[in-house]
Amino acid sequence: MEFAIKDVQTLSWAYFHRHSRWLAPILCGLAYYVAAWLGMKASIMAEGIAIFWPANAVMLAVLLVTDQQRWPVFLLTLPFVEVANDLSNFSLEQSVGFALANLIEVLLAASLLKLSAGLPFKFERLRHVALFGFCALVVASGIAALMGAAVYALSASDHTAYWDNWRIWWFGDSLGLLILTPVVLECLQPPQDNWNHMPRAKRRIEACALFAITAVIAIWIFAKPDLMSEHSPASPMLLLPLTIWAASRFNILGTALLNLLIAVISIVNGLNQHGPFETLQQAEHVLRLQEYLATLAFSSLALAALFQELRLQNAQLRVLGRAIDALQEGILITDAQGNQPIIYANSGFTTITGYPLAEVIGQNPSFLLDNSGDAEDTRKIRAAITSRQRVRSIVKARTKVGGTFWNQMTLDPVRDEAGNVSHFVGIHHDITEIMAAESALHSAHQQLENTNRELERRIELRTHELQQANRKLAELASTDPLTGAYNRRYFMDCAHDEFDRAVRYSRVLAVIAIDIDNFKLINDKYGHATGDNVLIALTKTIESSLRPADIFARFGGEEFFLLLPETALEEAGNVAERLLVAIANLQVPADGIADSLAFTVSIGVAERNPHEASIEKLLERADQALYAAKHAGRNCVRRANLQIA
Ligand code: GH3
Ligand code: MG
Ligand code: MG
Repeated sequence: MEFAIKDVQTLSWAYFHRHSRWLAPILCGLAYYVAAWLGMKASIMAEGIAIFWPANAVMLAVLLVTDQQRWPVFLLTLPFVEVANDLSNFSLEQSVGFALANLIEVLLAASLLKLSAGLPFKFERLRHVALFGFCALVVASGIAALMGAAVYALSASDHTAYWDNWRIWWFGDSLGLLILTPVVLECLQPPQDNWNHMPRAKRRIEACALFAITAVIAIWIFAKPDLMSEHSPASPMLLLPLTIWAASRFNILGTALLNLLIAVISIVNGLNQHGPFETLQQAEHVLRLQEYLATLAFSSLALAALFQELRLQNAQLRVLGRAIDALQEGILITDAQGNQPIIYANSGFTTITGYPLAEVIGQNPSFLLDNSGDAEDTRKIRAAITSRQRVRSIVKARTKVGGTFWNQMTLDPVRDEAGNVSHFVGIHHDITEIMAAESALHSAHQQLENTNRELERRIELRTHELQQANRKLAELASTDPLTGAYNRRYFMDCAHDEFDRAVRYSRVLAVIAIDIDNFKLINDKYGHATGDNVLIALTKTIESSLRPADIFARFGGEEFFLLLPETALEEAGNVAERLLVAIANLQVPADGIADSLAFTVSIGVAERNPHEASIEKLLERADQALYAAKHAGRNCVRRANLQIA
């Protein structure tokens, strides 16, 4: 037998909801009518109250899979169908009263279940079975029974039977709800095949066997055929293992169908006063049968829900277990009590450490720590375990083959429902390669920094050398190598600037031209080197008497010029006189003579004339004055006439 019947699924409630607004309520009303008719057949009490009332179960199951806004459409069918069914046995007032009581029962049960468990309602949780028991079987049926019994009381002469009637109604209705609601509800909902733990063919055979055995035993117990002896061991409790079988091997629908089978067999036989309770009074008989069926059905339903929950949890655990095993990281779970032994290690852990689960189970994980690691880290982990705190650390750990690896580990305490730490979950990550890569990167970085520093040092050195060379070049370009005085080019650059400035601001400017007297004779007589010494001595003497703004230069040979900014002819003439005397007093050592050599110069002085066009003209006039000094017998100063342009 296949409980997850595909044909039922295609005729499912969702199908009717989608395709017909009215077909579903009409079908529901018809089903209610059939169930009510069967309920009437199951009425054996003199008062006509059913010992098993299946009609409400049909309506309740429909409501539990229907959107609440659509409830009125379905509930509307109930009074009409109920009255139509009841009129054959009861008056119109009674029929309307019963219809009202059933309406209230179904509405109350559905509303309470919607509030407590939500819609669509499923029996797959133990909590839901318990809620169903309380809301539908106890509260809703109990309250409806008050009304139902009242209707009897009003129409019957014997008022003392009110509470008896209430109990019979209550038991009959709740038994109907308990046995039939799960069957109808499971048929209306798409089946969840997560209990499919064995092959379908085997499941069918097992289900057929279970139902056949149950039917045979139930008939044996409840029908008591004549072939059985009076002292047979037939007891209703024999059916208990069969319902446990159903609950443990099949889903809610399988269990509910088995309960229905037992209920049908026992009630049909009960109606004929057969069965284990046959010796009792009719009322007592009915009560015992109801109690028996309710206990059997509720316990097996609860058990089926529990198994279903366990199957779901197992399936989830299997998935989680697979996920944990698929991780590259090592997962180690330890018990928080005692020596904190390892209770689980995933395959990631085995891959990292080389230790299979069997070898580490029961051990304290500290054997993994390598003593050459940082003792501070080890202390940190121990302290966190003692204080039940989360800890994250990088430690050096050992592998089975004696190697080591860098273990980035996180240790998390797991708390139980009471908030106490029951376990520790350790996540171990081998970061040896990352550490090596980091270290290589670090040393490469260090090397790069060193190279950069070396390069910078070399560039600095080179720049310094270049600057020095540039300075030297500039110096060479502007000075005379022998005497160190400025050369003609440098003098002319400065002289142009000074001349322009003097013109612009109408400032005075003077130049002095100096030429060594009979220098050729000195060279000839004492040699070229002595001549050079004379040139150097002259330069030193003149440079030592200059002002900062004055510029002195060797123009070539033994000719020199002196530029005197902010200086008039008069003062320049005085400077020239002083230089003449100072030079005449110079003594230069010379080869071939005991005493030092003395020499003289002739000097020409000129001041910038306001009409003068260029520095060259001024220098020319100074040169003419020098020429005049030579003519005047040398060793003297001659001033150029300021008026002559
Ligand atoms: P005067 O009094 O008319 O100026 O006669 P002088 O001999 O000084 O003039 P002259 O122009 O005839 O001679 C200049 C000499 O200077 C000729 C040359 O050999 C010498 N002389 C030029 N440059 C240097 C030098 O760098 N070193 C030395 N030792 N002699 C030089
Ligand atoms: Mg000369
Ligand atoms: Mg000369």
